[in-house]
Amino acid sequence: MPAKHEPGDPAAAAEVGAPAAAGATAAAGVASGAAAPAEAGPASDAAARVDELRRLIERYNFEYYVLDAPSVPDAEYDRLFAELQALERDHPELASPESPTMRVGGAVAGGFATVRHSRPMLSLNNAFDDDSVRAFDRRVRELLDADGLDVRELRYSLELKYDGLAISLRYEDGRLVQGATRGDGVVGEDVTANVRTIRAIPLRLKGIAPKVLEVRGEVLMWRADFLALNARQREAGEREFVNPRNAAAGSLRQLDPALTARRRLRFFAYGVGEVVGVQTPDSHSGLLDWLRDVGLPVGPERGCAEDADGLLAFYRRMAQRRAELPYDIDGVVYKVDRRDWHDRLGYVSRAPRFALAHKFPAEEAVTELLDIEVQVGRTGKLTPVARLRPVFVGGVTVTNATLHNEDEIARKDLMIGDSVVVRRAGDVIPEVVRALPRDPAELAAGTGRYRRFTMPTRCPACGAPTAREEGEADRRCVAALACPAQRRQALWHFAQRRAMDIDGLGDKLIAQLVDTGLVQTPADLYRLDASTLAGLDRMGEKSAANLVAAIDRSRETSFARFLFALGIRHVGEEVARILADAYPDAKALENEDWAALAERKARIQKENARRRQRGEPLEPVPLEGIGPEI
Ligand code: 5U1
Repeated sequence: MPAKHEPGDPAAAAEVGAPAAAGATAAAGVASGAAAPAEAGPASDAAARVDELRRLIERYNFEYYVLDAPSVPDAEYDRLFAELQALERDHPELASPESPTMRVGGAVAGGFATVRHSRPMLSLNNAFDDDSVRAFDRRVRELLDADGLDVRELRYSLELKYDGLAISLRYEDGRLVQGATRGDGVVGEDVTANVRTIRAIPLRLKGIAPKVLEVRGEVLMWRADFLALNARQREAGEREFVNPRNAAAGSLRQLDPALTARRRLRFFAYGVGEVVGVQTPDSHSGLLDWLRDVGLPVGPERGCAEDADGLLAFYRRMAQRRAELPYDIDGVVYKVDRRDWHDRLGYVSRAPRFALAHKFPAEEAVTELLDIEVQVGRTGKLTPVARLRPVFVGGVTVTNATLHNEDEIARKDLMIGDSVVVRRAGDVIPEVVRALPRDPAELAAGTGRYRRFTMPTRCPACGAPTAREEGEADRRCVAALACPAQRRQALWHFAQRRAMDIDGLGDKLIAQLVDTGLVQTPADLYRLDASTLAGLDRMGEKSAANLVAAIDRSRETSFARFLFALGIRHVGEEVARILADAYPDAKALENEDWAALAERKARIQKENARRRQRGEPLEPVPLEGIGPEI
């Protein structure tokens, strides 16, 4: 599938202050000549336009997520979305919980409720080799034959096994009323508010409104979105996710749906649970087509086969294509295509005999944990990094892997000198999975082959004390900008293109400026002159003058960039933008009464949760997207 930009985020759009959104709408409307301003015309015009906009946005979501064929540019989608928001704000009587603007609702108080699935969510039997696949095909034929069925009609429907999180969506009278995690297959968690934020999931079925339709499938995060999310987490000094599956699961289980909305989750349907009041197709392949037709995304990589050779050919083809898919898969799934044969074949525990997951071998290898080094990050966070004997895994040579923090090392019971299993998790970040059993003789003899690691109580870069705050997983150097490692990275962060955009201020130069003591804080950059700079290594007069000019140019920047550049913990680009939208300058920000604001925000969020249940329009939440900690 081609990489594309996703149309603007509803949560992000909702974060824009009300007057700005209305302004953007009017301006865009004039520019394209298409949109009537929100305030113009009688109420019936507004109602018609709201209806039209909702249909258009739903159609564009369907084209984008289900057909994978967007017909309008992202900017047009965003313009229509903003216009709909403005109209709904000006005409509260037109509010509807099914509006695409109402995907983000109030936070879930006190955790998720449990949901009993009306039909159990099944699991799949796994196969790891060709013989097991041939045995599966043989067993299916024998059982069908014993049941007096004509095995010559046997066909298999073939799909990918998505590496995400299984969920069940319940539609009643065509409307999405519940989203639940799989849980133990019988009882899951009610994640409806979060599921509603996933734009790939329709709030209403297309063209049908059966009494009940339960759709089963997988929520996943695409690799590109996972990498972008981790970059944002890193920037904000927050914990990174290990792989796209963990990121998807963590995002779906957020107590604040506004956070889920920003995580760009996807969904692929692969089956149904309870169905009342609608005839579904007889074959599984037909069912998938039908699900797509009623508005649900289904995986585009599908196939069919008549025998074990056909199953294995699909497996091999997909194993080759795996790396080029935009999302992670961990195998393929074979299902008997005729659905009336499913029950005839029966179930063993909670796994059906009509289906089989053929898993790809884990991309794992064994190597030696040579050492654990500690890196000091921009915010002082100490990250233990595994130095590994180079090993080829999943197509690359891995020499180091992050161990995240001391708890992770303890949980995995790792010692330097261990033989460890390394995996390229989600094809993205190398991960140390576990240690192999240690040699008892070496352990008993105390040969020094194995060494325990402890996090340093002094910063490896500056010698200042390190501290781990209550409730935090990370240990940090307390010296802030007095620590040269933090200072170097803070300066790099400050100067980078997305922040103050100081051209020519790279790693090496920053290291010189810090090591010579010329620059201690970003403010010192603005006191540098060309003759001082020209005295540094590899610095001619011309480059020194260019750098001074670049530093000078950076004075003209936006407040959002400046805030982001300061590198305040938890203030990444997004938070900086929200703050800069809400406050004209640093003085206004400093003068805010944060305790009072947090209280007001909590009150409005509670009120909005009530309004959402009643289907009423929501009150704008101040600093939406910024939680109490920030
Ligand atoms: N593609 C796909 N994944 N998956 C997972 N199909 C599929 N079917 C499943 C599961 C657990 O269960 C069916 C038997 C409904």
